[in-house]
Amino acid sequence: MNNNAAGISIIAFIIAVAASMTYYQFVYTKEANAKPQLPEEVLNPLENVKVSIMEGSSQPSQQKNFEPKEARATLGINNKVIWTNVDTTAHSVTSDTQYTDQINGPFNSIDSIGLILPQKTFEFTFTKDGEYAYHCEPHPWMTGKVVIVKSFV
Ligand SMILES: [Cu+2]
Repeated sequence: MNNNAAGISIIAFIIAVAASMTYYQFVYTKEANAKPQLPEEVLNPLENVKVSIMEGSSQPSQQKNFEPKEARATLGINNKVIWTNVDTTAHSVTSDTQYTDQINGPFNSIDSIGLILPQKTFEFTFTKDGEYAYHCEPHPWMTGKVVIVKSFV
């Protein structure tokens, strides 16, 4: 191999490396990090499910805190859950498993609005079917569950 041919092959090699790095950086990682494409009715369901945080929930003796204790919803129909704090104390809605939704991030009111103050609401849209157990951070005896099922329509 003469000097010229060696030079050309080195340049060709550098170009190939640069091209593959550019591809990796701009095409591959973009696709790998892209959020999943979901139907509009899953992202923004028309209906919702309501859960009340009952008066007296900060007392362990109050058996009814998150009401209903198990909230069921259907993906694409009403997979948005709205908690309303009708108590006089602030509460949280915090995932037992640090669940993070693929679109809407951590299932934890503390991460978005902090504690849910009296008369305030917290809403969370679940974009995947599953069972999501949660509790109140200041009052860990307060527990509840959201069950999201697939739509069979
Ligand atoms: Cu609480």
